[in-house]
Amino acid sequence: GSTAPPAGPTFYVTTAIPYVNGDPHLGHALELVQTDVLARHARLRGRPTRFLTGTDDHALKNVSAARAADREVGGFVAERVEDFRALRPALSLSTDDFLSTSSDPRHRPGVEALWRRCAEAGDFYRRSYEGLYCAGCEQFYTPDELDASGRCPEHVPLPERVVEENWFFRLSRYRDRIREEIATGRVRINPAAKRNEVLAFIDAGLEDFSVSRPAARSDGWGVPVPGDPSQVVYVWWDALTNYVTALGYGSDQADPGAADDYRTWWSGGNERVHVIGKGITRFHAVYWLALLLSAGEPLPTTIHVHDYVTAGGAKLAKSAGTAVHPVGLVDAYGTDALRWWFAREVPLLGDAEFTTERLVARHDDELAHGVGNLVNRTLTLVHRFRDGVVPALPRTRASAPDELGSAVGQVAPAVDAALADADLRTATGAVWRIVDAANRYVNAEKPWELAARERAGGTDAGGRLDEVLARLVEACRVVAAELSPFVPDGAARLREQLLPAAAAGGQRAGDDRVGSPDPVFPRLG
Ligand code: MET
Repeated sequence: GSTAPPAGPTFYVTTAIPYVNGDPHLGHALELVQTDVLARHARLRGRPTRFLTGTDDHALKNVSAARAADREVGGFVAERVEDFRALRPALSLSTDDFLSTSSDPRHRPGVEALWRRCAEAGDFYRRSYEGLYCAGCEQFYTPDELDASGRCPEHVPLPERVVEENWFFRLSRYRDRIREEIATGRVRINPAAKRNEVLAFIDAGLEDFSVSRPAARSDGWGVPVPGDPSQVVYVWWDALTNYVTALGYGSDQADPGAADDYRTWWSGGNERVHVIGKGITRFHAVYWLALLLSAGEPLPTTIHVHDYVTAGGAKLAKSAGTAVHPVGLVDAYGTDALRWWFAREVPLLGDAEFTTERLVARHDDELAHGVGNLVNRTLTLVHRFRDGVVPALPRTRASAPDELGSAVGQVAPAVDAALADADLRTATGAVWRIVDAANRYVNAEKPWELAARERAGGTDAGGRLDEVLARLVEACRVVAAELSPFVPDGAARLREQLLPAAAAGGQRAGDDRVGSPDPVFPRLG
């Protein structure tokens, strides 16, 4: 038998897993959409891709929320997990996998296996500890990390003084290796400003940190520490491991086939990419690397860090009650409009203020007007002058590419480069250049005048019209393909109009027809 050639480096991409104590908000949606764009783009380029998301169920704040609702925690959490799972259809996500840390059978054996590996490395010790614990962050803070009023950078409620005996992890052991991995870029933290913040944090010194909690504090909710059931594994330790437990890490004994995914996606020269918000950089760029180093496992290759979406100037998780539930916005404005706002208005660095006015304006100016008009004009011209049949594109072009030619020719490498940095704005800007250039091209070439000259028997006018129409259709098809990671629903409808035979699953050579124009992005405003 023949062996299939290696399919090239695989691309594994994950979001952070949200706590389920609150409702999904626009910040979660931003991260899911950004990650979905990276996954869809990698698939478009033919790379084997796997996209994971899920929920962080074992947090103490989930326990507190259940207590406040007078509910049993397991049932409460299971119900809340469904609100996050529901984001997949609402946002048109192409997730391959969803892992809930409390209910997914893959998770606990993996947490336990990693714990044992770190224990074997001699990296745990018991110690009593007194510190200021922020329930919102699920972490201890030192006094100098808090502001003048004693608050953490993320939450309004004051951290609580906690005295307890815990298992500690020897983070200090890994400081130099973590620094080296990040400074050399073997673990790439993007953007560079975030990498520099991490390096500064490492240089200030890394202290061992506590990785378990007394089980009594959570009514036993959590993964018991292997060999010490009086403690549960610290929720951050538990949560970070989701990236590998979802690949079957540690499931070998129960299910020998399960670890194959782990070897496929978390190994060697393959890409292992995390997308996270700025507030949890340290957990990913320091603690997660240390855990993996201790266990002797490969590290992630890239960590993309995004800033926050704000509404009324406040971080969304803090602005309780603002009408920014992603499903509500999708119901009102559609998935494409919301995804397009994320792609176009959220900068790589700096918070983005969400308003429905900006969402509508972006959608209407760029999708309804820019892309919609271009495709509509192009299809109308092909129907009017060529009965819907696309003329063949001339094979050779002697002269240097014009504006449209270079916009089309450069789009794929430009999008690839921008998305390597998770820069959705620059990537969509490259697609936008085609739309702009093509609209100018129609205005300059005036196909309706070429058609009139053709009818009047003018030499060359017919050939010229063929070329103009062929190039416009090609430009529209490239736009539809390159937009598909960003606005997959609209891009699929564009494809049905621009390539109806291929969209229906088969195209015969020499028969290149387009469908009828029909507004793909109806105006919202
Ligand atoms: N639950 C955490 C948060 O929402 C993220 C965990 S990612 C492993 O901040």
